[in-house]
Amino acid sequence: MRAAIEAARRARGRTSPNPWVGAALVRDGAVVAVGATAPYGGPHAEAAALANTDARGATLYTTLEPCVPFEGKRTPPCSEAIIAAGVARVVVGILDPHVGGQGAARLRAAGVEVEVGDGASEITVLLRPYLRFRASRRPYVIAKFAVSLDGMVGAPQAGVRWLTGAAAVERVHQDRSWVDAILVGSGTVLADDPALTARPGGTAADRQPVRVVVDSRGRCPADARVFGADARTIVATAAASPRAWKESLGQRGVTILELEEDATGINLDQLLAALGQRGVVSLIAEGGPTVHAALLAGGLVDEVHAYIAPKVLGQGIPLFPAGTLPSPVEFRDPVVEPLAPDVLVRGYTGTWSP
Ligand code: AOF
Ligand code: ZN
Repeated sequence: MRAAIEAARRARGRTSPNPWVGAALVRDGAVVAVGATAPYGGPHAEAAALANTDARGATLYTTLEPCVPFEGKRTPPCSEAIIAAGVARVVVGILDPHVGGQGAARLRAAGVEVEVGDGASEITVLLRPYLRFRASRRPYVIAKFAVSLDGMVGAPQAGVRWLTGAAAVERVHQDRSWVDAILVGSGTVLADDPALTARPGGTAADRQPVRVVVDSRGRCPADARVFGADARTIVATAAASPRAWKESLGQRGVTILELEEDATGINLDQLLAALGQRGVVSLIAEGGPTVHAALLAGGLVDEVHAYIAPKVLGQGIPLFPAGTLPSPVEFRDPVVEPLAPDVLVRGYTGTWSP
């Protein structure tokens, strides 16, 4: 199962809207083949592990329950492939909510021994975004921000625009390189003109997450870097924003989504539903304060990544000015990662749990 989990981890970010699954075929106590889910429309993990290998009498470890036929399916069902290959035993990590135990039942009915639950807690953490997406058709949302010890996101007047060091920046690029989307508000584009691409190790990743800019009034200039050709971009705006602005973004290849407005700007719940429909399973919201407050207040955040820099600014832009959050948010299962000189505190909000 360890080999299967590692294979699944390597496929993370490349399979949406499908889950990232790993499988390992074991004979006489040795791993003889490993497979992982291919990008959407391609073979599943089990099929990849079984290809070109004699699997008769062997044990197949798979992180997720093997699939069964359903309408609109793109690949042959794995449960049938496992039966046809003569696999004697299947060890499943967790059940697939989309399959609902039918895969395990189909295998058992064909005389295959099935065990469920090996590595379940680790696999549940790894597949959390997929499980969230399956349960709600919404992306799993990670709210990421960097703050000083006095809770400021920056102090432009004092020349402090950037808080964290190289290790924290690299950690962010690692996360960007597996999520399906990065979300920011127009304030962040205006203040920082970020490219919002995934550059782990300093080089652009071959697969880039889609960039999503929330700009209800059409404030971002059409020549902003986020609208460049390095990755796809979606702008969420109101029907009333200037037509000429929308046209000039359209000419740069930007997709425009016209959504309803609410008290804080674009209705983010509606935006997440629209992104879920486009197969966005996971998303990092990178700010700024307006977006974070609206997402948290709306109960739309699943996980928080707080990067804390060892600095006191004594002035500047507060992350959450008094009154922006209706109630306190406490992290569940918090984990502290030292990223010297900074610290990452991450945890779940408890809005949803698998
Ligand atoms: C598996 N192994 O590696 C994955 C599974 O349209 P299809 O044929 O690609 O099927 C998609 C569904 O298969 C998807 O919704 C999910 O329930 C399951 N994903 N199943 O046995 C895999 N990725
Ligand atoms: Zn399958």
